[in-house]
This record gives sequence, C-alpha cells and structure tokens, in this order.
Amino acid sequence: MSLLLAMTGWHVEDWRERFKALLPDMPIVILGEPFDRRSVHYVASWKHPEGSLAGLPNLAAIFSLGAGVDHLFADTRLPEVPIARVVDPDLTTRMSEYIVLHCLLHLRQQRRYDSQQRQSSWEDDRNQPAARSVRVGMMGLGELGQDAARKLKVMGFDVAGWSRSPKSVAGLQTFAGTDGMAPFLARTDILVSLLPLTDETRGTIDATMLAGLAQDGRLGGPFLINAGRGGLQVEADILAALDAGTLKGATLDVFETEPLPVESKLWTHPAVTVTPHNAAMSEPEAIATQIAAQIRRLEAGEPLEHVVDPARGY
Ligand code: NDP
Ligand code: OXD
Repeated sequence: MSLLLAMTGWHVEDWRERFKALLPDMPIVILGEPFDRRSVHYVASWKHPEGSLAGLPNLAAIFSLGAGVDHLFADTRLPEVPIARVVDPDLTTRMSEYIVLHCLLHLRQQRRYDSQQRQSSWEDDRNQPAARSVRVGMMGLGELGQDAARKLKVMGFDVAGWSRSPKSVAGLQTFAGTDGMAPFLARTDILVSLLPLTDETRGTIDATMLAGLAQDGRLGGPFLINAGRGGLQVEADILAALDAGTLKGATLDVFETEPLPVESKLWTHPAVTVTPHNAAMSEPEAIATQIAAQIRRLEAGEPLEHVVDPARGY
C-alpha cells in the first residue's frame, strides 16, 4: 500500500522526506519514477498531469496539496474516489497575512510612497484615511475569507462578506448569492477575492463587477485584491478599468495563465502589484502532517475530513 506524490512546479523531494518521516511504514512513490500502480491507495496531488491518475485500481482517496481543488477537477479522467483538501491553520494564517498586508498597503498608499522615494520626493498631502472609514468586501466567506475578515476587523477596517449561501458571521455585514452582489459591491472600497474557481465563479471579476464597486470611498477609487484563482478574473477588464480610472489599483497573486506571461501588461502597470501565486503556500511540514493524519484516520476506519463536493466544485 503506497502514497503517490503527483505534483508539478513544487519541490517533490521536500514532500517525500516529510511524508517518509510521518508515515514510516508506507512506501512513498513519485509520479515520473517507476512504481507499481496496483500498490497506490492514496494520492497527494498538486496540478498532476491530466490523466496521470487513471488506472490506479486500488485508489481510495485523493488529497489536494492545496486548499483549492480546481486543479483536480480540471482533469477529465480523474478517478471517482473521495477528494479531501487542505484546511490548515498554517495555510490560513499565511493567507490572512497576505490580505491584511495588501489592504494596509492600499490604505497607507505605500505604492505611491515607493514611487516618491525613487524620485527623492517629499510629498505629504495630509490625506490619510482611517481604516474604519474604508470598506472591505470579502468575496468568499469560507475558511480563508472568514479568518482574513476577522483580522481585517482587528485592524479597524469596515468589513462585509459575500458568499453563495447566506451566512451569519459575528461583526460582519453579510450578503449572499446573485441578489446580494450589487449592494455588496456598492459598499466596497477594497474588493478581496477568496473564492474557489468553479463553473459558477469563472470570469466573475469582469467589467460589470468592477463597475459596481463604490466610487465614493475615502481611498479615491476602489482597489481589487485577488488571491483566489486567476480564472476568476478577466485581466483585460481589470486593465481597462485601471486605465479608465474606475479601479484605482490591484494586487494580484493569481492569473489567467501562470506563470504570468512576460508580455502581460500587468507586470509593468504602475497601479498593479504582482505576486507569484504564493499568498499562502503549502508548507510541507504543516500540510503533510495534516494529510498523514487523514491517512491514519482512513486506516483506522474513520471518515475523511474536509471532503469536497464534486457537484459544487469546491
Ligand atoms: P472554502 O471552500 O472554505 O470557501 C469558499 C467560499 O467561497 C465559501 O464562502 C463559498 O460560499 C464561497 N463561494 C463558492 N462559490 C461561490 C459562488 N458561486 N458565489 C458566491 N460565493 C461562493 O475555501 P477556502 O476559503 O479554504 O479557499 C478559497 C480559495 O482560496 C481556494 O479555493 C483557492 O482557490 C484559493 N487559495 C489561494 C491560495 C493562494 O496562495 N493564492 C492559497 C490557498 C487557497 P458558501 O460559504 O456559501 O459555501
Ligand atoms: C491553494 C493554493 O489552493 O496554494 O492552496 O493555491
């Protein structure tokens, strides 16, 4: 009985070492090296190549090495076994750090001061809105969205959230579904996206959504932070809104195509901050520990935790 590591773009050896230490009795095999396909009971995947998990006759479960599972559902030949995803305080904390950092960066106009510093320009227009006067809109009120929203509130921001199903979250004004979208956007100065990529959410951050954001806020125009998935955003619409001045700035961690192609205008746009899809990286120490615990649960006849719903896509 073995665990197959099937990943692209990450350092597989770090994961192999960590899993070996955690599951000393279980052979750890790696996609791309020779292994007996009948021995594989578990797969830990991050963007495995399409079809590479087909023909594993004893497969019992697939673990996403990240919180998102769109990379799994993109495989049209994915075996029909239970799929569990990462829900882990290490990953959640990393994401909240990122969201708080970039909300503060926009609040405190840090990009502008970086540019002034490069020109040795001492310019202070005495315009420093307080966090309490800035309205953050959190799209996605799941594991990550709720934690980030709580931490933004600690910093003083006026935070509301939007989700698919209605939610009651202490201290947050909440909106849900298609009907809730317009009023949610109309009270949003900084739109944060922590949505999963599904058939329903693909391409939602488009010209229409951006046009719905508040134009009367203390920051002099709305900002966008997308750390969910690149497939949520229409990059041409973001660039057009930035150039039209209806969007004041954007922080993007995820992109329609990753790595972001060198010719993308997002790289050089003065109002865009680009990070390489690492808002919340899966750290082998923490994440392998969670997956090993899940495997031990299954071996003990207990149910898997954090199972995703293939019909919903998240
Ligand atoms: P969860 O599944 O816990 O939460 C997802 C949230 O999105 C829920 O509130 C859900 O609504 C909402 N949602 C889903 N579909 C819709 C819809 N059609 N309309 C409105 N709301 C919707 O996910 P996590 O919080 O754990 O993670 C969110 C995403 O963050 C991941 O899927 C991944 O794509 C991304 N991510 C990015 C990382 C990075 O480094 N950039 C790292 C980790 C994750 P409801 O509550 O009603 O179900
Ligand atoms: C994730 C990611 O889904 O890193 O965890 O994008």
